[in-house]
Amino acid sequence: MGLRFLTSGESHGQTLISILEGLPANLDIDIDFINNELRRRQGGYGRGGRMKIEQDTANILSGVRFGKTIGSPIAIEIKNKDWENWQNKMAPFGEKPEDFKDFTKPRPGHADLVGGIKYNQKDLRNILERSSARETASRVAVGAFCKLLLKALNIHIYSYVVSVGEISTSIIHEDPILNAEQAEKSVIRFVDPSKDNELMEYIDKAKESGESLGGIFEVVAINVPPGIGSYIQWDKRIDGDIAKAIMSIQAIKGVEIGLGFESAKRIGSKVMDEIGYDNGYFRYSNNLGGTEGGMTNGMPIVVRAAMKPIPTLMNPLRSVDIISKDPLKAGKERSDVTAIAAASIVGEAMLAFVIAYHILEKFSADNMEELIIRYNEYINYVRSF
Ligand code: EPS
Repeated sequence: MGLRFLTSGESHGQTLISILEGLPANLDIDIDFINNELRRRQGGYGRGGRMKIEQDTANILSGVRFGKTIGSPIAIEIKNKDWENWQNKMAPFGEKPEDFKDFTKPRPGHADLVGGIKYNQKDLRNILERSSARETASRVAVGAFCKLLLKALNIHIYSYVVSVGEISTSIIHEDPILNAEQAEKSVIRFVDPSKDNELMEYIDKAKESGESLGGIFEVVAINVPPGIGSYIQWDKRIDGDIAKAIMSIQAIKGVEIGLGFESAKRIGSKVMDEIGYDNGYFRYSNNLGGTEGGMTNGMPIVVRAAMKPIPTLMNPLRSVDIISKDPLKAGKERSDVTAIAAASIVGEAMLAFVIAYHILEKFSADNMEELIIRYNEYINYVRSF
């Protein structure tokens, strides 16, 4: 079994727990880097009140000793500060407080109704607590470990937001590092920070009218060698795993690699990336976003994801009370107007996990020394091919 992780935790429960298994021993772990990744996820204009309560930090419970992995499963805890306000409402035992009403008005677009039917829960809080994107804090912590592994191999991951609702930009550079640098200057990780004022006004307006907004982010991995993933079986294709990992992020409804849907409109010669050789193979373009035949091809891996607007609306849509069956307006919960900036950081984490998974699948190493020897040997082999 290769690299894998599990998460647990409710949005207003005590704590979020993740277990990451399969990282090689002797990987240097920089806790400040991990906590900075968690901080990056908390940002972005348009977030709700919750992010003012939380200051997510990772408490490493196992698998790391004196700053290095030891090969055993890594347990990561991120405490919910908001738990203080929810202790009696989310208690594992005892009785529900009498004045705390069940959540019975499912929000269209959220997991509420279907989850209630599936798990036979008449208090839909039992659904929304886990389906909440609060869970993505765990993914970012796990992704930070994966990023540290990739950094040791000189593989880096960047992201930036390319549209919020209807607002997009024509200023997207070829160089993902430049785009990411620009995004870090923006209040919403937008690739063109000169649009910040326009975006803030747009988000404020959506908030005033009880609306929410989605958007599109791009996540890019550079220096991934060719030949990671495989065409020989459907479930070995790295592009399939990338699509699954990104689509699994809450509220994501579309994933593209490279030109994606645009490639379907073009003639063949305007899509394929021509091959050149200059002390090694290179491509004249990267329309296919760094994958061919379910394998990486050495070009940057470029993934785009479309996030739908947050389903919790302060001006709610029609719904039905699941007890009385009366038509009414959906329930409201504290929420974000848009979480596209946060989603881009979660996208980095998920891409980091998938690439780390496939690299460990190919090089199968128990410790970093072994991994680096095998990896460098492969890089030299690729150069000589
Ligand atoms: C989130 C925490 C949540 C929400 C958001 C993501 O906190 P709360 O529910 O207490 O406001 O802000 O989750 C949702 C948008 C959702 O629909 O559940 C976080 O940590 O990112």
